[in-house]
Amino acid sequence: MNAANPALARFELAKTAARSAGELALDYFRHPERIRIEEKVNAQDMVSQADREVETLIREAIGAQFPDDRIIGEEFGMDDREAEYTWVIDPIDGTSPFVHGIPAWCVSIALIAGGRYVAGVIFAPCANELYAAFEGAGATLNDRPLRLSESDTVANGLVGVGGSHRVPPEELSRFVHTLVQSGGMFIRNGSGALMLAYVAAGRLVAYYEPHINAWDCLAGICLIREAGGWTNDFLGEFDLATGGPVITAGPGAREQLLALIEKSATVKIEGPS
Ligand code: LIP
Repeated sequence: MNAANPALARFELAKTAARSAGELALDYFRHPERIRIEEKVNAQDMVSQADREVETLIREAIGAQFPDDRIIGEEFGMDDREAEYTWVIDPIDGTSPFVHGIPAWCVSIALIAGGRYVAGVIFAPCANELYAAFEGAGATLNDRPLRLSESDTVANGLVGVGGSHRVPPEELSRFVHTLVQSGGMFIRNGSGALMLAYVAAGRLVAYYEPHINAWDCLAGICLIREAGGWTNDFLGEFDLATGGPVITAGPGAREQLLALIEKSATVKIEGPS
């Protein structure tokens, strides 16, 4: 373990834990008959024993090496201890695509400390893609450096949009309407974390979700910032337990994305008369 740099040691663990967790989740994904699905808030908000077992695996890996760290996970909540480092875990982000057999899901692990995004790791097992970022050291995809370009804009790229029962449908519709009316185009795959990783990799020019949870977005925010993109300061603006909007973009799309979000708040959508 890198005793000289405790944050770096945690970053290394995040990568190995994400891979181990991803292999367990992938085994369930390949054997859907083993998955027992339960509803959370409604039939669109699901959880399975796969989510819980994967989060347990990650928590045990962290506890074995860093027993005094604080952990927040989607399935088992947050402990209230005081600690220098906090881990924020989504064991299977994209649970809906996961249970429907769609390979748009990932393991998301973030490390935060004192309002800083120290590390972000997102592993997409179906594509065998490991996105990793460490504060001040850049971001990588399967160890290849990621660097975003000014030339990717809303006009020539895709904007990821997240939506859920937590957001009024008209708010989502107004943004999508405004985006498409401006000449842009949207995509939603059901995994906010994976789409945030795609922004860091330059596959999406931006990602916006009017309400997202901390465990869905903090790893992706770290990745995007380290890849040269822009994000709102989710940690500075929202409580870890309640969440809020996530707004992220590459350097060529930031201004237009912010303008579209502002415009969409006032747009009136006229249906066919
Ligand atoms: C999902 C998020 C996504 C959001 C979905 C859901 P989960 O997380 O990644 O951005 O739109 O409603 O919350 O529940 O699959 O871990």
